[in-house]
Amino acid sequence: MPDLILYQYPLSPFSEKIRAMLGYANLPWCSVTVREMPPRPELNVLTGGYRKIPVAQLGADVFCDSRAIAAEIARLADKPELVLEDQSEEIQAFVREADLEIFLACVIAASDGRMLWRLIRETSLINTFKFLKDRINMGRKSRVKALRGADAKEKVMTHISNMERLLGEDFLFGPAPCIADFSAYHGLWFVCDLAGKPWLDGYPKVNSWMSRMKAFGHGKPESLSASDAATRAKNAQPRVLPHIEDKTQLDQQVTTSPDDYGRDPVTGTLIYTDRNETIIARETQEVGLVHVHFPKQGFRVRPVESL
Ligand SMILES: N[C@@H](CCC(=O)N[C@@H](CS)C(=O)NCC(=O)O)C(=O)O
Repeated sequence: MPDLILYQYPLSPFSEKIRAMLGYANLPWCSVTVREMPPRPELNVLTGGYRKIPVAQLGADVFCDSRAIAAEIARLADKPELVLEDQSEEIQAFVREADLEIFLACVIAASDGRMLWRLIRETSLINTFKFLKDRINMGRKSRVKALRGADAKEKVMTHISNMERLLGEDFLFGPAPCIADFSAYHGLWFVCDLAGKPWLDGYPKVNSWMSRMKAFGHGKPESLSASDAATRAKNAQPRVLPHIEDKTQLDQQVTTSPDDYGRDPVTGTLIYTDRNETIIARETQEVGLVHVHFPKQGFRVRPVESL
C-alpha cells in the first residue's frame, strides 16, 4: 500500500485541492475518511488537536494544512511548482487570497438548502444539525470577518472575472499549472460541483480551465483504516531533521495554532524551525513519537511559558 496517507472527507474543498494535486502529480495514496466535524480522536492522537482537514501522514511524520501537504507532494513527485514559498510574490498573494477570503466567500455565497439536503442525504439529519452547530461556533471564534450572502457572491463573481482576464494560457500563471491553480480550483469546485451554481456561464476561459483541472483526477487512492494508519506511525521513526545552525529556540515547549479560524492549539516540543516550516515533536502511548509539520504562513507559534 502507498506510504502517503491523507485524512479527508468527500465534501471538503481543501481535501479536493489536495486530491486534485495528487491526480496532477500522479501519486498513489491511502485515504482515511474522517467525519465532517470533530471529535476526531483518531486524528488527534497524531496531530495533538489541530482541527482542520486535510492532514497527511508519512510514517511518523504528520503534515497539517494544505500548504505543508503540497510541499510534501512536491518533494515526492518532484513538482517544485507546488511549493508555495518558492513562487513569485504575485502567485503567493493570489494563493493567500484564494485560500482564505475567496474560499470563505464561495462557501458563504453558495451554501443553500440544496447543500443541506445533500449533507442530510450523504450523512444524516442529526449529523447535519451537529455540523451546522459546529460551523456556527467555529465562525464565532474566527479572526476573519465573514462577508454576508450578497457581498460574498459579489466577491466570488469579481474573482471569476479576474480569472477570466488572467487566463491568457492554459493555466493561471502560464502553460503549466502551479499551486495557484489548485487554490483557485477548490473554491469553485464547491460552487459548481457541490452546490451546482451556474456562475461560470459567460466565462469560457474559466470553464475550460475548470475542465482541465478536473481532468487531473485524484491519483490512485486506496482506502485505509485509521487504526492501520496509527499502527504505521507507531512502527515508524520520524525522518531525520534537516540541519539547523541556530538552535537557540529549540527544545522548548510551544503551542502553535492557525491565525484565522479553527484556531485550536497544538502543544509539543519545538524541534525545527526555518523560514517556511515549524516542526513539533509529540509522544503518546497510542502512536509513539511523531513529528508534526506546520507551514509558517498562517500560523502562530508561542512558547508555553509566555501563555
Ligand atoms: N488553511 C487550511 C484550511 C483548511 C480548511 O479550512 N479546511 C476545512 C474543510 S475544507 C475545515 O477544516 N473545516 C473544519 C472541519 O472540517 O472541521 C489548509 O490550507 O489546509
